[in-house]
Amino acid sequence: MPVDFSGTWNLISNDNFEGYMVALGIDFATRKIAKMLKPQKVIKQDGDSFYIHTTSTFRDYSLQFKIGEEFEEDNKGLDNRKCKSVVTWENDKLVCVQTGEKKNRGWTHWLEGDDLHLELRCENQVCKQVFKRA
Ligand code: VL7
Repeated sequence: MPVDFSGTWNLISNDNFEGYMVALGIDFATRKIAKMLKPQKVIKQDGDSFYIHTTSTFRDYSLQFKIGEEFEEDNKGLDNRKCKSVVTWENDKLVCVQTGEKKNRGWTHWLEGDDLHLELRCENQVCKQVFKRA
């Protein structure tokens, strides 16, 4: 039985989001707003199908995928770059590789105690986010 990430999660820490956004080429004004946000994630997991909705007072982003099936990701409202993404299980971690213009782009989700962890990677930058159940 795989881990179940389903639930509503609130951001409690956000380490090096600035570095990650700079690596993505997000402009200064947008970064200033974005780093003040406390996004919420709603995750629905049904077998190998996932729905992840990240919401904030500024922008929302939603993603749907099946484990192991490559999909086109548009990153609309984020950096707007298209990439080919695929999410796989690595033990109990959910690992996404986002292939496109930016090297080493992707993210990893895992559970630690009652917390949801997310590592966001782009080029040489790593952002670490932690969420608690709402
Ligand atoms: C999504 C933000 C910075 C632009 C706005 C910030 C709005 C709320 O992709 C992500 O999560 C995965 C894993 O859970 C599922 O899609 C992270 C936030 C990345 C990148 C770009 C700043 C403007 C934040 C949507």
